[in-house]
Amino acid sequence: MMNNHLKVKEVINQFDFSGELFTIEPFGSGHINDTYLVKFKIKHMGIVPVILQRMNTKIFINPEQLMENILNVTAFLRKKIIENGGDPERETLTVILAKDGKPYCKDSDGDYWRAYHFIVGATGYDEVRTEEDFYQSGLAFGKFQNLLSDYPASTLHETIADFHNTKARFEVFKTAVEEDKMHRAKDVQDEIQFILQREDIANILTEMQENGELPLRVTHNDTKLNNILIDDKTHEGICIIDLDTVMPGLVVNDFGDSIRFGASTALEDEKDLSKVECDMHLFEVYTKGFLEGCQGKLTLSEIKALPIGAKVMTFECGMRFLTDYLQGDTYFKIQYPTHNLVRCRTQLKLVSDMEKKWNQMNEIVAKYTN
Ligand code: ADP
Ligand code: GN1
Ligand code: MG
Repeated sequence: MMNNHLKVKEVINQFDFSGELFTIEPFGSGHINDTYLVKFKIKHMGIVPVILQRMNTKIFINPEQLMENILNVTAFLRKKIIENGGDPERETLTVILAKDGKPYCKDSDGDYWRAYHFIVGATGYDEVRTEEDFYQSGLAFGKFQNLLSDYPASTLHETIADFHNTKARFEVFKTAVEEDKMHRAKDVQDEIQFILQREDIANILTEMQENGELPLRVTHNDTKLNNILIDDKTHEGICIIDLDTVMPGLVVNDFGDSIRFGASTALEDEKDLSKVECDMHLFEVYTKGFLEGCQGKLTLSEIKALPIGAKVMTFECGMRFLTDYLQGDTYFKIQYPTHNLVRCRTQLKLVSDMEKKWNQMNEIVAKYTN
């Protein structure tokens, strides 16, 4: 940790923070980047908080293109937020440029860092506290979709190739099982077989996209609950963050990723699987909020495919956690050796629960098709 603090101190000199460094603390529970809340004491202004992130360049191999996406997307959103009478300082991310004018800087190890205004008075949650929060997050992710519906998609860089190509991820999974680098496959046969028996889930959305049933749109692609900040006072979902994966994608995936995380009755890494279920009331609450936020922009095929999005995203996420476990935990950050396996199990439990509740999920969505 000390070493990390030294790095943060090295990096902040590359930004124009004219104040006295007050505190540095690791922040949030993201699985990808290293995030710090850094506070400065600035004369007449008091304590000014800033988010500083070491970007994960093993995963985002072109950080310069990624930051170009974020500058462009946030500039586009800022304009729309102002037009709609909102507050762009709180409703989207604001990148702080480095002294040399670039939206990132490099440290002496060659790692890339970026800084954002810290959004005060709002919180990203790892679990749904109240159904109202979940409704508000659905509304906000729907609005986000809506705001970006006329964004020029062809100008976006693909920051991770095949990010939600579940079919391609299934192949990667099979290879990880065959290679079995860490000799872990023998102990996780139930999970492996569960996934292998469901190749149809891995293929379905790719097929629906290819045959024109589902259009590509500009989507967020990582819509879990802790990637939206909820206002501490009004409880509105005020700011969508973690814009690293904004790329052309399927809207049903954005819906589905929120469901797998937020409609679960337990944390993503709950060890007691008897606590893990997909809550149908929360599923409905989110569906309502999301569709209201999208304001009629979705096609009937997209709306009807929302339950498929939920099942596919949950399946994909479980498969990704298990792939990482088999490959030696090189992708997602872990806190203990079996963390990815534990995460995989909650996702697979949710998939089997969704299979049981499949008719109910479709009936709920059908209520919102007209
Ligand atoms: P990761 O890709 O690792 O998930 P995120 O960009 O989501 O990284 O950031 C991690 C966490 O840091 C978020 O879940 C959120 O709690 C917090 N965070 C990130 N950016 C901001 C910001 N501008 N203001 C307040 N909190 C933020
Ligand atoms: C990662 O970055 P974070 O923690 O918000 C991952 C998502 C997974 C999620 C699982 C770039 O999200 O795709 O669904 O973990 N992000 C990336 O919790 O791979
Ligand atoms: Mg995140």
